[in-house]
Amino acid sequence: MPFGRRMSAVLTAVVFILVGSTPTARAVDQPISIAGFSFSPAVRTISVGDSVTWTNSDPLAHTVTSDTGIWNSGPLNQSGSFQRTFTQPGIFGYFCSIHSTMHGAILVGTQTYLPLVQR
Ligand SMILES: [Cu+2]
Repeated sequence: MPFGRRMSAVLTAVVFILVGSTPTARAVDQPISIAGFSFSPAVRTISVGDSVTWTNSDPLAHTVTSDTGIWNSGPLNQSGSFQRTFTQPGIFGYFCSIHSTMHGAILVGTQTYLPLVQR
């Protein structure tokens, strides 16, 4: 193999390895169950860009309602689910608008952002 072509093949392999090994943050869907009148886990830490899917296992309706009003699932019947993607860092508190004792929070990003509350 001519030197030039061999170098080209080596460089191609190196580039391929570099690209292939680059740590890329992939968006993940994080499940939260609604069961026994509680969100589980009640506090969930995710990365920016991840989504959360709440699924209601109780035989009666619950909602997933933002503390600050930026989303509201509406009533979720048994087996109903609601998904939201979080594109900004911060603390996102939520509750069930039917049962006032049910609360949860999504912490998006690193602890650097803990003081932020998104509205
Ligand atoms: Cu509820």
